[in-house]
Formats: sequence, structure tokens, C-alpha cells
Amino acid sequence: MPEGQRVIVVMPAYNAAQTLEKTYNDLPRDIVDEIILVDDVSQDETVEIARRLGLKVVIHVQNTGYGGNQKTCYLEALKDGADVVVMLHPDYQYDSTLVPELIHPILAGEADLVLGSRVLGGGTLAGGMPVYKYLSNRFLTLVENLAFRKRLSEYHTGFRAYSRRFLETVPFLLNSDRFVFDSEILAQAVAFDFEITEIAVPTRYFDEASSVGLKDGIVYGLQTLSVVCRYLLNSLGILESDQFQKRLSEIISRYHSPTIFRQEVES
Ligand SMILES: Nc1nc2c(ncn2[C@@H]2O[C@H](COP(=O)(O)OP(=O)(O)OP(=O)(O)O)[C@@H](O)[C@H]2O)c(=O)[nH]1
Ligand SMILES: [Mg+2]
Repeated sequence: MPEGQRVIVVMPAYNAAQTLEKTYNDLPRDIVDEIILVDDVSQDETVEIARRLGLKVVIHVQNTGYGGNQKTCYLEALKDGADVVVMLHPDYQYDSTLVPELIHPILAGEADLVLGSRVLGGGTLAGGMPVYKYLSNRFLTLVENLAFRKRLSEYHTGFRAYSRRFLETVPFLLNSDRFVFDSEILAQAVAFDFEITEIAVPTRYFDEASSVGLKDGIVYGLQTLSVVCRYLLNSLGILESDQFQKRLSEIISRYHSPTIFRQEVES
């Protein structure tokens, strides 16, 4: 809507019945053109609530995981003509009143990827982030900043905005179906040389806002380190990786391309 740009919010949802309506109510509707919720076979009333709220609902046949869910989210948003895509967890963990601030750098043409940083916001621990998650976040961020030659305050937020140009370029369909998808897409942003920026957002932790425990957290951390290694090996030319080299148009069936890409793709 702002400046003729179509803003679509996507929600990767899994058992979000307790928090979906609150998250929706905080969204500034005047700047959001469409909200898409992708349900990953929730066992609760997520789909019924989303339908009552009037969201566009896409239902997975089978549970794929958080990354798999995002793949559907972005494909749907591109098909629906998004210029800017906001990823918002329906677990009320992020302050959706801040969507205008989050998308501003993209609308202004200053960035293609914006991160809502809880570290930049300060009060990360006071907001309830468990100490072990905070320390791992700081450690992984340090490693990622060194590898990517950036100075971002955190890479592990789930509140992000992407430009259409970005989502039409990076081959995000090659990423994991698990939580590490979020780390992979950032490494792709660096590999494809997109401008990344961040805004400060508050930290909010409560029971329903987190399903990632110690075990999943460790898996996520180790997989993130492996993404960083793959990125470095690729950028040094030691081990080339399609994930950091192929464009989305090169990995998509040409029969689907016209519905996903705005410009015709040269083959
Ligand atoms: N599709 C899918 N989505 C999931 C799954 N588990 C969680 N989600 C969604 O992904 C979002 C993030 O999950 P969380 O468990 O809160 O993880 P997180 O926010 O990355 O980590 P925390 O910082 O611990 O909260 C939530 O909005 C869930 O609805 C899953 O198995 N499949
Ligand atoms: Mg969460």
C-alpha cells in the first residue's frame, strides 16, 4: 500500500491458536495489503481462528517444519504480487506494531533485507530470553559477523522483512525445512551481495512463544556453524554450493515460473 508497494505479511504457523489473534490485532492494517498464514498441520484451532480473522490460509498436507513452512510462505507471497514480504511468527513473540519501521528501509530502497534485532533493542535478558540462548546468540553472531564481514547485532531473530527482488533471486527452496533455514537465507543474502540492515525491537519470551528447547537449540547452533563453513568454502572457491550460486529462477520448473516471477525469466 505505501507508495504503491504491495506489503504482504506471512505467518509460518504451528499450533498458534493461543496467540494468533493477539498477533493479528497488533498489526497495522492500513499498511498491510494481505496476510497469509501457512498451517503446518497444527493440532489446535489455528486454521479456524485464521479463517475467522479473514486471513488467507494455506494448509500443508504434511508437517514439514519451520523452514519448509517458510518456503510455502514466500512462494505464495510472490504469487500474490508482494513487493515487500514481512515474516511474522504468530506466537506473539515479536511486536507487530513495528511492521512500518521494519519495512521502511526496503520501501526507501536502502536495503533488501531488514532484521528486527532484539539485541539492538537492549533488555534482551530482561525480556526473558534464557541466558543460554542469549550467550549462544552472541557467540553465533560473532562468528557470522567475522565470516560475513558484517557488523550486525544478531542473526537469529524471527522478525524480518524481505524485498521481492531478494526473494526472486536467492534459491531459498534449496534450504533446510528445519529452523536453520533462517541462518541459510542470511548467508545467501551475503553471498548474493544484498544490503542487510536492522532495526531495534523488544524481546518477548513467554511459554507459548517458544518451542525450541535445549536439544533443538544445540542442533540449530551446530547447523548454523555448518552453514557458515559452507558459505566460506563456497566464497573461497574450495567447494561450490548451489545454495550460494544458483538463482531461484534456475531451480524452478519453467511451468511455474510465470506465476512466481514478475519479469519473464530468460532461459
Ligand atoms: N511449520 C512449522 N512451524 C513451526 C514449527 N515449530 C514452530 N513453528 C513456528 O515457528 C515459529 C517459531 O517457533 P519457536 O518455537 O517460537 O522458535 P523461535 O521463535 O525460533 O525460537 P525461540 O527464540 O526459542 O522462541 C512459531 O511461530 C511457530 O508457529 C514446526 O514444526 N513447523
Ligand atoms: Mg518463538
